[in-house]
Amino acid sequence: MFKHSAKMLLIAGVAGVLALAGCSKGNSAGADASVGDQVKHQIIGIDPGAGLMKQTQQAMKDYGLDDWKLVEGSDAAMTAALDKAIKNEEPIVVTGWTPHWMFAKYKLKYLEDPKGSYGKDEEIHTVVRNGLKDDAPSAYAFLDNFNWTPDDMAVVMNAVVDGQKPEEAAADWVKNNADKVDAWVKDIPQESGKKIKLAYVAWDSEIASTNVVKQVLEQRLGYQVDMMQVEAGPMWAGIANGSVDAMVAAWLPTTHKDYFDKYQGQFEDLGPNLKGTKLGLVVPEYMSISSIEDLKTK
Ligand code: PBE
Repeated sequence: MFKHSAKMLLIAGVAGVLALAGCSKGNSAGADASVGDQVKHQIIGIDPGAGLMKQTQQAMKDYGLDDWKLVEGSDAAMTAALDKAIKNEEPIVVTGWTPHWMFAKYKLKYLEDPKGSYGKDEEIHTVVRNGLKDDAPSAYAFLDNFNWTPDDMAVVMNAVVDGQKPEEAAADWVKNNADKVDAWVKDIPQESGKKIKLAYVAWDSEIASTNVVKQVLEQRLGYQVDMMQVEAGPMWAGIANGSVDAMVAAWLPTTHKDYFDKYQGQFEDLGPNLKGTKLGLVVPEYMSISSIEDLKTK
């Protein structure tokens, strides 16, 4: 009976692909090809240091996707590939996460992950170097208070993808959310030009959060902020060796577990600054598959 309904689904899926193929260009693999053949057995990934890449390699093992390839790139390269595929109504499988503007801009869905390769809900944490509390107590106090919601972050991310400079989008958010910002800096003394270094990776979510933190440190607390764009490994290493003061880009407990464990004791975890994240494999809604398992079987 399960087999029967699976077959019906398959037929419905093939019919869907056939219907799509009628109006789409360049589906060279053919409408009756497997999902794997249609996307050349490629999952479009991001920067190799991202925890998401490691989790995807794990998922490929868990689901037996032996003949699939995880393509390295960046957040920007992945979203460019996604944009192109969607414009041509072609199939594509990408590594994705929430919060990300791509879910507002395109009709997308996460593939179900019944084996739990991508872990459960986690949080984005603020992590600072040891000693920051003594060296820059006002920045430390604000960083400890900093927390916002996926909706807050979306405002900044969406403005940036619509063409605003990250720094300006963050400044606008700070101006328009004075209540929240006031609460973060309440009773914290101002500095005058004290220097502080923030590290971040060029993930759209972290470009948004790091720019907001920079704006608050500069406008409200009198700091002079140096924002350093690096890969995930050097970001954690920089905090651990003290060459970087802080970051708001630690995805825990799962995604950055390796970094967290490697540098245990060499940093201070100030806890979550955003809750409600998700990671996984993402496809356009018009694709008929619904689970990572379908990548092997359909
Ligand atoms: N991400 C976005 C990161 C954390 C933030 C999910 C791409 C990662 O995989 O490490």
